[in-house]
Amino acid sequence: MKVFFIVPPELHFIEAYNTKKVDKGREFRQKLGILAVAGYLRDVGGITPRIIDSLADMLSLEDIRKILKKEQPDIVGFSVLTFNILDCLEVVRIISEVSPATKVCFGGFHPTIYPLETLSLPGVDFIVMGEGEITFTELVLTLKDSPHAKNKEPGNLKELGGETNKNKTIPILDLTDSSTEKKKGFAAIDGLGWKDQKGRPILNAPRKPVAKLDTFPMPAHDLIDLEKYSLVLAEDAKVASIQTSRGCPSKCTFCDIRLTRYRYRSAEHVMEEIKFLTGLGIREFFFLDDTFTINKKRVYELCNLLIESKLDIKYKISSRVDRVNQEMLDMLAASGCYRIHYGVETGSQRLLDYLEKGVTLEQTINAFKMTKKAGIETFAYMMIGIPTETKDDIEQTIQFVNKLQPDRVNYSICSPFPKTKLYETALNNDPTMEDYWGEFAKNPEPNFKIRTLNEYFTQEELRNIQDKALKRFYFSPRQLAREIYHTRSFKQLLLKAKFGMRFLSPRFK
Ligand code: B12
Ligand code: SF4
Repeated sequence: MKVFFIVPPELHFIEAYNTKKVDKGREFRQKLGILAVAGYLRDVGGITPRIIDSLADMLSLEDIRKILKKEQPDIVGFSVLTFNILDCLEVVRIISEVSPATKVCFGGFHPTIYPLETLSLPGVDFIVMGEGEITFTELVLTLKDSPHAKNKEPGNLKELGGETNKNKTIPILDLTDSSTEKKKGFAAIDGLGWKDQKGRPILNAPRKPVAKLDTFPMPAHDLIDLEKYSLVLAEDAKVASIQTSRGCPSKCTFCDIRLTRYRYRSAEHVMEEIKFLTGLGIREFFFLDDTFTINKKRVYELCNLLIESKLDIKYKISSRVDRVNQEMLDMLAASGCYRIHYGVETGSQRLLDYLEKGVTLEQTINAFKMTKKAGIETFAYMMIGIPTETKDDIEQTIQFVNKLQPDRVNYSICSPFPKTKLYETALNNDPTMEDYWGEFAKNPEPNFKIRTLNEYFTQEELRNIQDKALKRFYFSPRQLAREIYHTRSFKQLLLKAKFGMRFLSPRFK
């Protein structure tokens, strides 16, 4: 079986909460969702996929066309966000032209929230809802066993228990589970959406999220060239992303992770991955967890292991201001944590409550003080244009940032995301409001523009305020001096300069 994962070239850019100036083509991050699914497919399914990352490899659609025409893969998987679906569909069109027998599978956030709409799009054969490791592997193995499979030999079979799979507790593929006994083929795969012989879309039962994340093998970091990935705000040239937990018990109304079951990997399991990556020359890590510090005991265990290991790595995390204390912050600093990203959101307590953030301004001030005391940099994520937010509220937010004095800040525009409580509430409260995200999911088209739901400012006005606030922060003498002082390499200097020039240029449409 020839299994490909493709990250499409970035052609359509849906400007979301970040300004396009800051975001477009800014940096190349590994797609950890793909690496996680690829790792499981290889270590449990015995099939080594190929990952083609058009961004890191600087490939155009024409390059992709040539590769697909030559390689004729059996199946291509895409990691689809609402924000990159148009780019994914460009590649799907090419597949149908030059490799029509290739099956297409969409996994990731977008098909999870809009399964039927995504499966109904032309050229999409399968969708995977939720965690993709087991579902996608079952799908590939089912395709391999089907009478029409072109190539039944696995790409590179590694036996269970072999070199890359020392963990004997890996969840076994579920095809013979008694609950699915009577179902066969695609119908037996929980979490899968597929089409029957008449092309009708069918959504199977959802797959339960795996409770023990330690049972998953490591993401396939070694299937990509880590040298090709860059991050503007990283300290080191080579950075890898790691996820140590999934889900978040908090209930911020603007977020689609809210109230999802929190599961975490043990400190030992995370250490294994860090050791593996340091073996590949990585010294800096981005922990992608939504709130890294939810389980305090585990944080202490991991910090201790890192300190004992003397690996001398650097890493950054994201957390909530109510989930840290001085002792923990000191431990984090001692083990290599150099920056914490906090979702501060706003300088107005009224709006914090409106967003159901569950924290006070006082807690934020304390958390910033404690973090600085521990010697860790702070990154404040702010939001403007929240429904009901007035000019005075925005001013309060900017003043609050002045008071906090974070090392970095991002002002994003509050643009309710699909299926969030913020969006659904707006829809329910206003019978005249069109479900524009739902329409986009059914018919993704390039002219789509996200919307803001603030009654006092237009989106253009908010974008201008956003630009000005960012410029004011990053071009202040204090910040410029800081940036120069903290630049570690020529590559980083170039990235920062390119990034900085964008702020100075007028908004491009
Ligand atoms: C790291 C990250 C980024 C990185 C990398 C993005 C990427 N494409 O991987 C960067 C910084 C570039 C980024 C940018 C943006 N991001 Co972002 N990002 C994240 C974050 C924090 C972690 C994602 C991750 O790697 N998780 C770890 C992996 C293991 O989990 P996973 O990706 O969910 O993958 C699992 C399943 O989804 C599935 N799966 C994933 N891919 C595939 C593929 C196949 C074939 C299969 C079968 C299964 C499968 O299986 C995986 C393993 O179980 C998430 C929040 C979150 N908690 O998920 C937001 C998130 C994905 N981002 C989001 C958003 C909105 C954005 C931006 C629009 C923000 C902006 N700039 O305004 C941009 C869009 C960029 C773009 N055009 O693609 C939203 C997406 C909402 C949506 N409806 O699409 C999320 C969910 C955050 C949120 N709560 O709002 N992001
Ligand atoms: S914004 Fe952060 S803290 Fe709030 S629900 Fe989402 S992931 Fe959790």
